[in-house]
Amino acid sequence: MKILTEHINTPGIETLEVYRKKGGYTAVEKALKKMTPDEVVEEVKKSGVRGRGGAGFPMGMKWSFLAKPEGVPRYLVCNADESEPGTFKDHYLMKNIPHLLIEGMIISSFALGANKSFIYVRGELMYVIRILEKAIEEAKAAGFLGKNILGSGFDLDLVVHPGGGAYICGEETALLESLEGKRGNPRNKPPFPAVKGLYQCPTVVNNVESIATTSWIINNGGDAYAAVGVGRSTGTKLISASGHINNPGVYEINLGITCDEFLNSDEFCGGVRKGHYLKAVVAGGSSVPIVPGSLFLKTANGEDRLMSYESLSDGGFATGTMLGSGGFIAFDETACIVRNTWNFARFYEHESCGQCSPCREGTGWMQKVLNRIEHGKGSMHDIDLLVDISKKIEGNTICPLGDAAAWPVASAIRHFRDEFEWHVKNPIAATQPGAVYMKE
Ligand code: L3W
Ligand code: SF4
Repeated sequence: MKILTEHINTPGIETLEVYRKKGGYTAVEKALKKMTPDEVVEEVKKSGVRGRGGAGFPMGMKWSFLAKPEGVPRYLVCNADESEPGTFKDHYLMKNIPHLLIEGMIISSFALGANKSFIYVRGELMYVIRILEKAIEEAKAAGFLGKNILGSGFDLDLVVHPGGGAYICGEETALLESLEGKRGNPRNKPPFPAVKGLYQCPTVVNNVESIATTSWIINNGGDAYAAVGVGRSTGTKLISASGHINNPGVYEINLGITCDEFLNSDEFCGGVRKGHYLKAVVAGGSSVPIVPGSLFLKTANGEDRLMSYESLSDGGFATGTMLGSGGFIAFDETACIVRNTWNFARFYEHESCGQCSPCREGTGWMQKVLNRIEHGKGSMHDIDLLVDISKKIEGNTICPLGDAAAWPVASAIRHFRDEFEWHVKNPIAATQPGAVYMKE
């Protein structure tokens, strides 16, 4: 099924004219003229669509948590701060088919009773911000935004806001702080944004891909969406695929296809590059555990693993991986796991906001220890020290960045301990240019 990308390669689809020729904005007309906000919420609930930013929280449930105190404004904020290493699917949607997001914003704002909504776009993507602003102007001129949209009595002002230039601004509460003009420091939860969000008012924060699904759901019905996919992983998912594969790119998959099909079929990744084999996989962006290729393809029981929230995380975070934001990175045998783990650790040290000690101190500490191991100065004790630090970070921080920094380190050691030990025991060999541990 191509729910989001069916028309993405149509020339001119970024314009209102071509987007409408392909059926664009019919879902807005249906929702605003023929449905009540509660009916829209009901369809999204029926669809079972889960948040596509990484956590997979059911979108309809999040919408139904929105507090509705009398006389207090509500907001919808689209999280378009996509910065997760390995993840570039929201960027792909926004730059190619901006009206799909804008149409989804109108439908979702109507459902939630929000009259002012925001798209918070990663600040480095200025050209995407311009594409969105142009599309918003077109939608406004055609009467899809502004006052009394299509005579329905519903008003919507849609604002595009450039992000603050930090990974942490993609964490929903840091994003809200940043949108308020402050430093992007995450807030403690609860209260969740659904109760106290932007300017302390009830707010829904949804990812670009999640919001973009709503047009199709309204046109075709929540049941039709739920019929695609597997179990509680309904619908389709965009996967950004990179690394040592033949066809890197963004793919829309039906949730529930096998990991083998995703990796090896020509429709998607086209297999690992010729003459090499799959060593390891990060299935959902740098924040999720890294696992050996064999564990990505088959479960511990020898069954085919599926591209779904449940199948990818079986066995818990330390052994399984996660679908996360769909940032799939493949590593063949030429990749050094120690160097890659150090690289991710440098990223998290740099991006930690520094509010909580386990994350502020732990990310820097792990980076330093990994640096020593990678550069031939580590000891066996260092390997256990890394596991110990990661355990002390996990679950002890204000926001998920702490876990995101801990999991890749813990999983790399759990699955590739022999490679860490080889670096310690063979400091001269391990530090030669291009040296990689090869299992005998
Ligand atoms: C109301 C309740 N709302 C939960 C809401 C909550 C949030 C959503 C999920 O982290 C993950 C992280 C990254 N009443 C609620 C409630 N909610 N209980 O549901 O919440 P949560 O805490 O499970 O996750 P999160 O804080 O949204 C996101 C992982 O995603 N990740 C990150 C990717 C980053 C990008 C990017 O750069 N754009 O995608 C990748 O795997 O590690 O675990 O809205 O408010 N009782
Ligand atoms: Fe900041 Fe890290 Fe604490 Fe998140 S976990 S609030 S990034 S210090």
